Amino acid sequence: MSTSSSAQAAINPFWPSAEMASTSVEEFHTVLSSSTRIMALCGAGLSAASGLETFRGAGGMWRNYQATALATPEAFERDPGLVWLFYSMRRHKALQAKPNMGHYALAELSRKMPEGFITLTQNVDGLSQRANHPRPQLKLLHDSIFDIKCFDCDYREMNNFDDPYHPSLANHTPEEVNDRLVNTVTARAALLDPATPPAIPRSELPHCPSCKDGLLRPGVVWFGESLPEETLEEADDWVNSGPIDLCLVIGTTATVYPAASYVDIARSRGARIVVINMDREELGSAKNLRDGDFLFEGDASKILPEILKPIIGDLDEEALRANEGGK
Ligand code: BJW
Ligand code: ZN
Repeated sequence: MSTSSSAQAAINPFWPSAEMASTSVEEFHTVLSSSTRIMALCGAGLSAASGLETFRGAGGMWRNYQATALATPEAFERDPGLVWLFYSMRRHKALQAKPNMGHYALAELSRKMPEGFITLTQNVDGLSQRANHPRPQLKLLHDSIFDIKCFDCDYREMNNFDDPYHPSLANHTPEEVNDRLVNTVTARAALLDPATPPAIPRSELPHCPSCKDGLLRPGVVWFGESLPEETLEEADDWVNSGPIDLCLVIGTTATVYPAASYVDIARSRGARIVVINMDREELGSAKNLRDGDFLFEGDASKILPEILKPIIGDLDEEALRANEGGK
């Protein structure tokens, strides 16, 4: 057992390269103090401590196949009511949830570094916004679950927090919804079986006020759809406007593209990669950690306030919560 981790990696390509990264908060503080351009890529794990489920990985109730089964335009075309129930449940949970200290820490870092810090988030739950994250420094790669758009035309409505969004989604208990979405072979087969009756008749679902015929849908980015062009441009402008010192990869498996590619892009601009995750096994594009990188294993809501302390100071949780941003 005396073989070093570097030697292990050399002789065994499957040895987690995470072993090469530093786990020292003290060392990180030294690097942080000389960093002037920092980016963060966030995923569902950032909101886990707020009680929201992740998509994959430990503790996630929505497994990979469920993402591909429900977060696609094809699933919506097949059974729009089922997909709406899934998003209706998630809208409800997100509205009930509170931002955690990880969201607040990133928001405070943004205020301390108005030019030098940008957050690219894959999350659609609105919790960073409610933590008063300065909006110009927060890029919503997968848009928002509180936006609504038409499946057929360009109609779009921003920041609709109605819960339920539409009367047709009201008479379903969370248990009924979970029964339909449960992660079982039977549920999957039912979803794919054309004989399965639709969860809610199409005529009862919300229709577009503009084109009248199209169905309204959650304004998030599904698999196979393009990410919001302007958001990508803004993110790319920041990334391309200078070298990057640090790339914080927070609570994401970094497996969904193009979001995951920002880790490689940051690396190519000189960044050290800093992973903050409960689990070191599934790190996607952030898996090839090297000397000089950092790995902080654990809950992002606890780790972020700690590792960012030299810049953000001690956060006053009570005051921050008292000033929670509107929905
Ligand atoms: C904790 C924690 C705690 C837990 N503290 N940590 C290049 C290569 C291969 C494929 C492609 C490619 N380019 C494009 C593709 C196709 C596709 C794709 O990436 N597929 C992959 C599966 C391979 N990408 C797309 O289709 C994208 N569109 C696109 O590229 O358009 C152009 C194009 C079109 C067609 C063809 C080609 C190009 C769109 C992707 C949209 C993804 N949408 C979703 C749903 C959004 C709406 C919704 O919320 O429902 O986005 S899927 C889902 O995955 C969601 C998430 O944002 C995203 C990422 O998940 P995330 O956040 O990483 O969550 P998890 O669960 O995976 O991870 C949680 C992590 O937290 C875990 O690591 C835990 O350990 C950790 N954790 N508790 C810290 N307390
Ligand atoms: Zn329409």
